[in-house]
Amino acid sequence: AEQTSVLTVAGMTCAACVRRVEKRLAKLEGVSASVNLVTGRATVRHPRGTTVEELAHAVTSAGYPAEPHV
Ligand code: 9UX
Repeated sequence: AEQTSVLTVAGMTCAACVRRVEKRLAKLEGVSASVNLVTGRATVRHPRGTTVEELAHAVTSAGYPAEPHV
C-alpha cells in the first residue's frame, strides 16, 4: 500500500533544484515526488514501509535541508 507525505524543503532557488530533489527521492524504492519551488514543499508518494524521516534525510543529503511538514 502507498501513502502520501509532505516535506518542507529549504534552499531551492531554481528549477534545477526542483529536479535534483525529485530525482533524489525517486532513487528510493517505490517513491515518486512532486516538488513545488514557490511553496518549498515536496509531496511524496511512497510505500508505507518508508518513513517520512527517511524521505527528509534523503533530501537533506542532497543539499536541501528538509523536514516532515506539519
Ligand atoms: Mo541553479 Mo538551483 O545553479 O541550486 S540548481 S540555483
